[in-house]
Amino acid sequence: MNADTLLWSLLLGVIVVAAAAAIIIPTVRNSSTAPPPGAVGTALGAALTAAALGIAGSGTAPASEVPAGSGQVRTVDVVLGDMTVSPSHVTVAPGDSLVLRVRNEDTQVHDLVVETGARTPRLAPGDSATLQVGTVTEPIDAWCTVLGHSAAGMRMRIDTTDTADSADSPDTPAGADSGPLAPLPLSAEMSDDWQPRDAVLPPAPDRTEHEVEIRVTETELEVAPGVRQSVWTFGGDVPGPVLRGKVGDVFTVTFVNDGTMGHGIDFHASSLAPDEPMRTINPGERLTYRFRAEKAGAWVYHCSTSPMLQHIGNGMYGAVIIDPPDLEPVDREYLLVQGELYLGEPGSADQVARMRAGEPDAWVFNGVAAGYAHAPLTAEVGERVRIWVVAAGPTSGTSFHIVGAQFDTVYKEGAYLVRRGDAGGAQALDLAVAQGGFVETVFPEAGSYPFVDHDMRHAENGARGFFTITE
Ligand SMILES: [Cu+2]
Repeated sequence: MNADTLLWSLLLGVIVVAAAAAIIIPTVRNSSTAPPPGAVGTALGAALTAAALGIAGSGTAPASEVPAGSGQVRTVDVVLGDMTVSPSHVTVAPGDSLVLRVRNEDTQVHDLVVETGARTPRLAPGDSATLQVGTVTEPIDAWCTVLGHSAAGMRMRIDTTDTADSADSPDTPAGADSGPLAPLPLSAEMSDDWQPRDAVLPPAPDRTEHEVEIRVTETELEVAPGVRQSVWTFGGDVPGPVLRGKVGDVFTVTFVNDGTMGHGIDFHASSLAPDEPMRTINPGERLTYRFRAEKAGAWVYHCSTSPMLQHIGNGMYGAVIIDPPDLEPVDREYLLVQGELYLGEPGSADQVARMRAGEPDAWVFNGVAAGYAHAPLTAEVGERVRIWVVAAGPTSGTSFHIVGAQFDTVYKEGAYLVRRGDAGGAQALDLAVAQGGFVETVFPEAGSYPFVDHDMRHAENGARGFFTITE
């Protein structure tokens, strides 16, 4: 179809380079023989979870001066934390033998591997292991091999005293200088076996107790025309399953990890202490997450496991719709969850570098770039249509707009900004990351109405679709 051509003619815009988010990664350098306690490298993402706080390194090491080339054994305590290896930088005299006493003080599994091949086993929270690095004659890198952790900052640099001053930063992941990929072929056809995600939002079930099972799977999906991508999912799709109910309803979610790494879940629709229900569970484990929906709104849920930038950026998000008590009936309801697409191997340094820079390869509604340009949503002239929108990020919100339509009702983050009958109308629903709401409109005549995130960087790179309106 020629829908894209129409959109492009309607949307005059310039290609704008996405803004880069500055991330300051403190680098600890130490040329003495004893790294200081708590020499923490990066703690990216730690601020998002209370469970991640307070994990400072407690490493200690012999403080004796060791002459170069003495062949002495040097022992250093190393703490694995929330995307940190502490100390992140160790310096030894050339010819010394290094032993690392590694302890995992985080809430998820980690390990430490040295490029010479020596490695700890996978360490459960609280576990320790002794790593015999052997004689160090030249700089060596070490890192956690759990997917994505190295790129998120779990790296250590072992220098010798004669190289320490000229060594590169140990916290710069390989490939971090890679720029954005070429634009995706969004006007090409989706594969023959592609099925669009049904954007129709069914009404809340007529009950007050909801039992839901959500299983984590790591799978592969078509995320743009002819483009398949490995994704981490709630329930095998991006976004995850939609939950809908009314204020006061109780949701009992059985959360099962069928993946290959730790995952967790965080329902913004819940109001509770996160410690237990939002904890990371390992592959094969399950937990029960029970909450009462105290407030109406369009709520995000997402993976609660660090680094969340990667878990959300690789597809682990979804929506919970809790109807306002006075929600009026409409003819059709749709739900669009906006997210971002980062191509490449999940957790790779290249992919993570683009996540950190806020430079997605595309923006998506319900998991697919320009998906509803290939499978438009539908309504009839004169029908009242309600579109729920949730901005899942992980780095950008949305300015939801329908070309040719005006909103006579806007509900954002628990409050009506505009209601039908008002003299005023609205042109866009602006949502920051992790906000939600809905708009309502009555399409005035038959036609093809593009809907977009009116940030043209996002619209031109996938955050777009169509309403096909018929008599
Ligand atoms: Cu996860």
